[in-house]
Amino acid sequence: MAEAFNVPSVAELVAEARRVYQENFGGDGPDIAVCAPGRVNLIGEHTDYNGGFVLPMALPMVTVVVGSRSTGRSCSIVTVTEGAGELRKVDFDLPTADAPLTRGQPSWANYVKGVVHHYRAQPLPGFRAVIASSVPLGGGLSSSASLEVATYTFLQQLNPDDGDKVAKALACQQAEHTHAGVPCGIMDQFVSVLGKEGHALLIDCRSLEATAVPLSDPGLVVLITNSNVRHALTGSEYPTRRRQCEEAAAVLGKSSLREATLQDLEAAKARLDDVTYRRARHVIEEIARTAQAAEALKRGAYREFGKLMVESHNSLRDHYEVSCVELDELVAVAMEVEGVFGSRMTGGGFGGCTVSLVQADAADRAMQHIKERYSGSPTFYITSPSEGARVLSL
Ligand code: GAF
Repeated sequence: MAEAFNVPSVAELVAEARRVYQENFGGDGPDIAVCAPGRVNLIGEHTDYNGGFVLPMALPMVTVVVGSRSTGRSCSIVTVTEGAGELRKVDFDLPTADAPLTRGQPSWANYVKGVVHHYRAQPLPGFRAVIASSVPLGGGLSSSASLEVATYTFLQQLNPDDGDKVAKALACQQAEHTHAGVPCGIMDQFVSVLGKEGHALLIDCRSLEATAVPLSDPGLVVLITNSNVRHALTGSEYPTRRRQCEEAAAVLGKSSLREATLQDLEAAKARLDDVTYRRARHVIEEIARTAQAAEALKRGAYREFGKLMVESHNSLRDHYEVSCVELDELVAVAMEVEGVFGSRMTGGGFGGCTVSLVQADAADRAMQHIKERYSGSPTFYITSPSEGARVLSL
C-alpha cells in the first residue's frame, strides 16, 4: 500500500532543535523560535525572473530556527537537518567592512551567512542557533529559501527591521545570489514570507503584488511526488536559461519577456535561433497560462486548471528543456488515474518533484498507481497551503 510521508510537526522540530541547543550551548536558552515554509509551485515555472506570474503555495514543511543572543560578535550555528553533510556546526564572527562574510564550506551555512550579510537592520548582535527542517533537501521544494527566510525571521527577533515583508523576501533573494551563487527569481522567498494558510498566491513578479487565491476545498488535495532523483545539470542550466530569456527580450526590443506577446515573438522569429525562440515561447505562453489558471482556480474549474498544468509540463519538457525522464514518467502515470485533474514538474527542474491536483477520494488510488508504475522509488506528500514565516512560542 502506498502511503504519504508522515511529515514531522513544527512542534516536533522545535523540540528536537531545543534539545540540540541545550546539548551544544547549555545555559537558559533558546529563547527565540521561528519557522519558514518550503513551497510548491502549482503553475508559472521559470517566469519569475522574466517579470511574469507564478502561483505557488507555502507548504506545511518548514525550517525551524531556535536560538538566543550571544555576547560579543560571535555566531555559532548547528544544523540537525538530514542531508546537510558532515559538518554540522559552524562558527563565524559578524562581518565588518574589512572582513565580509564569504562563501565557504559547509554549503548550508552560506544561506545563513548570506542573510546575515543582507539583513536590513544592522548592526546585529552575535547569536547561537540550531536549525531543523522538514523540507526535503534538493527536492525542488525550496529548502534553501525556507532556510534563508527562517534565518531572516530569527534575526528580526534579535534586532527588528521595519517589518516590510517584500523587502525581506528581496533581501533573502540577494543572499541566495551572493552567497549560494544561484541567480534565482523572487518566487520562493516571496511565498515563504507571505504565504497564506488555505490559499495559493498569484504573484506578479513585475510589480511584486500578490493576490491570495482560495485553495481549501475538502474534496481536493495537492499531491507532491518526489522522484528522488536530482541531475547534476541543475547548477549550470539555470543561469543559462536566464541568459537566453534576456537575449530573447533584447532581440524583441523589450525590457523583459513579460512585455512581449506571441505576435512579437513570431515577428522576430527569423532573428532568433531555434533554442532561444523556444525558451521565449515557453515563458510568454506560461505567463498567460498562469493568469488563466488562477482564474480557473477561483471558479473551482479544476479540470481546466489541470489541463493547464499538463500544458505547462509539456512546454517545460519540449520548449524550456528542464524536465527529465523521471519527471515525465511521473506526470504520465499520474494522468492515467481517474480523479487526477492535472500534474506537472514543479520548481527549477532536472529532478525533484511533481505536483498533482487530485480529487481527495482518488489520492490513495493515485499514490498506489504511481508507486506501481514509476520505475524509481517515489515519496509522496499530501499537502495543503500553509502560512508563511512566523514566530513560534516556546
Ligand atoms: C527555482 C528558483 F529559485 C525560482 O526563482 C524559480 O525561477 C524556479 O526555480 C523556476 O520557476 O526554484
